[in-house]
Amino acid sequence: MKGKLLIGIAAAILSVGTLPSTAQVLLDYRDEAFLSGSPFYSAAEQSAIAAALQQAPAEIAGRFAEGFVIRGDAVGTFTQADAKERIFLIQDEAANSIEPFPETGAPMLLVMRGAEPVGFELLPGDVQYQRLVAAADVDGDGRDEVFLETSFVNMGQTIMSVDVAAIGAGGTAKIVQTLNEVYVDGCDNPVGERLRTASTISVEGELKAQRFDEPCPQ
Ligand SMILES: [Ca+2]
Repeated sequence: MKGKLLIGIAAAILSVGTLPSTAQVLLDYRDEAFLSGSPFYSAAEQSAIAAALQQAPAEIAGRFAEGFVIRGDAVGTFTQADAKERIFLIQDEAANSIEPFPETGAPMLLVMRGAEPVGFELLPGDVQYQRLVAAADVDGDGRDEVFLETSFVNMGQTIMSVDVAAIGAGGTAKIVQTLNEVYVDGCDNPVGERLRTASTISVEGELKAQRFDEPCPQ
């Protein structure tokens, strides 16, 4: 009896000790496949999004009638509690790492419930995002925040950061937090130190980024 109890306790300690560190990592910038991934949408999916965009307020519908790109999506709950929704990052064009500060319009988050668009949330217009990489409820209010990645290239260094956007009640999205330098690749640095760091991002009661040193290619 006592022996069984001890085994039970040992198993419980083991599961507590091993689960959280791996299970709650939301994003892992050490993962090459994740890092180099680019969102892809079929012609049918693009047509469905084009139709949804035409239901937006006139100014937004008119702007995206000229053309748009879909830069990632996530499923979750965004506009109201318990809603099953899918959110898409829509921009005039894909981000350009060399010229990250665009002359084009603000990025937009499109919220869909099935085939019905229920939210057109404009983001601050001073940046273009590389892609939408995840959604998770960071503050525990029952609605998911959206993780948006930026990527800048400067002096041979690539620097990626993640903005966390929350959907506001008034139909706008705002950036509530920025995780700076989740990935830094200075391996091609012409001057100074060659280095590469990559972070994992986890949500454990609070948003946390943990940075790791990664080797440069020889
Ligand atoms: Ca939330």
